[in-house]
Formats: sequence, structure tokens, C-alpha cells
Amino acid sequence: MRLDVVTIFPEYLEPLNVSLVGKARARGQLDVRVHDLRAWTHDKHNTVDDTPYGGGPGMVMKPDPWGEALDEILASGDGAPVIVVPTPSGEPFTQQLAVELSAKPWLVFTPARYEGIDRRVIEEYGDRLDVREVSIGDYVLAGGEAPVLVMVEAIARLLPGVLGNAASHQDDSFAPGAMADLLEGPVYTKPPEWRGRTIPEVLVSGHHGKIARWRRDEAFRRTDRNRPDLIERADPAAFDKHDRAI
Ligand code: 6GU
Repeated sequence: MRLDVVTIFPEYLEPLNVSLVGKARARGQLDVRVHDLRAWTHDKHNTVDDTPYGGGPGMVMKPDPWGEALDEILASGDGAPVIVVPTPSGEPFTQQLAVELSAKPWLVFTPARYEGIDRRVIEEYGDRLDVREVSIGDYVLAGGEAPVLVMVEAIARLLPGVLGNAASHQDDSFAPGAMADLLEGPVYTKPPEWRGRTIPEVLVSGHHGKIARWRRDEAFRRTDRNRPDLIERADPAAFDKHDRAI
């Protein structure tokens, strides 16, 4: 998979060299290219923003540098990428969207600063390409770079061969499947006693059926406490009589 990121803060994307994404790059599973938007400015001050038409606070990113950057990047590859525009007014970034984007061969991220990018840029590329405006949650950040890090990590770990154990995202919270609609429950490792705290006996019982039942109960309990909205909107068929009795 190829990923391009266009930003005025290339150094903000340095974490893409670390850990899971960094290793995927080093192995050649991910081709990540970070570009400085100011490379496509032509004035002495490398201006990327200007005052908003109609007035109001803040600045708006000028269309020209974005247009030149995107034209050059689009011409540098085969086929058409999906353009992902991080913005607090976008559609929610969910595990489902991560799965969808992980199947694409090429993504271009356009994190903005200030009050966002001149609307005509989104319209111009939206006429020819799949452009997705995406938000990572109901809060406002100063720019789209941190959201790009979030989205790239969620997408990269879904690529074949990136995560060591393919089974490890089967039972992720929010993954479609058996534990759909439930958060993951608690986990334990050695030692069996730490600061006087023991582990749940069932986990060393060797009884796989009882362990599965216990995990499901804990997942249901945690979801009910932390995300009751997930239970409210779930398909009732996803839960059995036992779950509802908790
Ligand atoms: Cl994608 N960008 C910004 N600036 N703030 C956000 C966001 C994105 N998602 C949630 N808050």
C-alpha cells in the first residue's frame, strides 16, 4: 500500500518511522511519502493561508499550493488514490472505515491547519476521485496531523502480514464477528499473584468453554459500564438470554 501525506509540519509525521508502521515500511509493505506543502508555494514567505471570505476568525488554507501538490502527487503514481481529508466536520473514522481503506492500494492524506482548506479543492478532486472527509472524534484538534497518525496506525495493522498474528485483530473491540458490538474484557499474565492480587481462577481451569463464557460476560459488563450506547444500538440477536440477565 502507498500512503502520501501532505502537511506543513512534516516532522509531525516522524512517528510513522516507529513501531508497527515503521517496521511495515522497513519491510516494504508500506510505501509512505511525507511531503511539505510549502514546496508548492512560490512567494518569498511560502504562504499557505489567507483570510476567510465573508470574514470571521482564523485563516483558511489557499487552494493553489494544495492543487499543485495534489496534481504532482497524482501524476507520480498509477491509478487513482482515495484522498482522505481529516476534518472535525467529516464522517466518523470507525473500524469499518479502517477496514474499507485498508483494502485500497493508495491513500493520500491532506491534514490541514488553521480553519481548513478552501472548499474548492475538495470539490475539484471530488469530481474526479473518491474524496473522504473524516473526523476521528467529537473534539477539536489544532490540525489534522495527529488524526493522520491515528488513521494510518488503524489501517496499517489490518494489512496482510503487518501484524504478527492474524488472529489478533479478529477479536478486537469493534471488529465484526463473534464479539461484535462488545468491548474487549480484561487480560492477565504472569505472575499469578501480584501485590496480593490474584487472577480469576477460571483462566487457569483449563476449561475452554468456561473461559470463553467468562470472557464474554466480562466483555458485556465492561461495554455496559463504558459504552452503553453500543448495547442499545446492537442487534438483539447478537446477545443471548444470559447476556441480558447481567
Ligand atoms: Cl480529523 N481534525 C481536527 N483538526 N480536529 C479533529 C479531527 C480532525 N477529528 C476530530 N477532531
